[in-house]
Amino acid sequence: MPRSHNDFLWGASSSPHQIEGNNVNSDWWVYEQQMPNFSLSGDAVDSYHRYAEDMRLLAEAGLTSYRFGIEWARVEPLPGEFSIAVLQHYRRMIDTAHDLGLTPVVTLHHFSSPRWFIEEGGWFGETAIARLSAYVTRVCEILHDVQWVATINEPNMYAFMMLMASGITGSVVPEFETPTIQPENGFVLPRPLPEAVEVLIKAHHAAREIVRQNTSAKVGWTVANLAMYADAPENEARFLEERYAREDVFMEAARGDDFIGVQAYTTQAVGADGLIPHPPHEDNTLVGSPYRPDSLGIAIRHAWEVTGGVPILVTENGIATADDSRRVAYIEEALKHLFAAADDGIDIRGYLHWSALDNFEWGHWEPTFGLIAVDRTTFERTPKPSLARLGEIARTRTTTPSEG
Ligand code: IFM
Repeated sequence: MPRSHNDFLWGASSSPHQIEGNNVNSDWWVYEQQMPNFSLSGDAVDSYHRYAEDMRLLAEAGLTSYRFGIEWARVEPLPGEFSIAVLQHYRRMIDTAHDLGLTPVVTLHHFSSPRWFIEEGGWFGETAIARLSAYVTRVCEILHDVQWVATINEPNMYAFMMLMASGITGSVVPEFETPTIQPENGFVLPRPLPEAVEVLIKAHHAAREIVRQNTSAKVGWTVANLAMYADAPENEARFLEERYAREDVFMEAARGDDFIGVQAYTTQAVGADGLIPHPPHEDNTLVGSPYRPDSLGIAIRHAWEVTGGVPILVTENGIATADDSRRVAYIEEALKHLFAAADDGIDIRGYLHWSALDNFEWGHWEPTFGLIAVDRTTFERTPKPSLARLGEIARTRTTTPSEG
């Protein structure tokens, strides 16, 4: 039961491109400028310079862990040219986390890649695995005392971004069908291409091996869990097919991992023709998804089953809302489902909320997921009541509010 585990991680998550700012050598810096209706990341929330303040706010609130990523495009801005200064920067982040009593959970790849990597052919190019391996090998030099390393974030979502990237840069990509995109009714992501699934699994296993050889960290990857369900009994087979192609295949690839990162926000109905776009509803979040904190319990149980009992670290769970009282309610409800799963014997090692800060939501600034608000002209940080509440839960290990 996590409430009795002193080393259960209570934390918040982030990713480099979404918070650091001026990630000019990354592919995303290019896409933002080319995608219609996308906002720019620009300075983001300047966490590249203000990470110590961000971590201090989390620690002062009572959290014990911080998940952050290392940005490949900064570490290797040109092929084979590694920046020692940037590696030292990330090493200082690890030291700062330790000094503040925060266990760092380090992600090696969170959606953004060096621009040159994509131009060279990207994930469908011949050098993909060798390039990733060279980067991971260099990063391991600074990970000697890190206990938790995630290789690739949400490969099942990233598989779609890979297609977007190839379209924009004109690099070679296999033909793909998008039978489940229904723009007239809303938007659902296409199924990952088999070629994308294959290369991402290969990349994860290669990175896992390098991390194991060079560090003593637990290593895994973080998979988006959609908590899918059939909208009617006759659509059960279609639901199972979609769930396999969109998430189970990635979870099966985690069977030899030290942990699996579970990331859950909402649920997803599947009908006879595939995923059903979320209908508008007054309770929907700022990204148009239903308010479903129970998705966390569904996700944990499903990941546990498919991986055959790989320990679980909740690496993301949260809600895009401008009303922080909804975030508090969401966290409390989601954690009740986490505690119930733990009470049933599932090995859960921590809960990291998405996100530490309001940040760049991949082309958009409006969906605010943060426990901390940021003024994007002064970069002043303002912790929200939800941060204090999560800190209180971390200290008391219960969602029952303390008296007084
Ligand atoms: O912001 C993203 C994050 O980068 C990956 N998981 C989902 C989050 C919210 O959409």
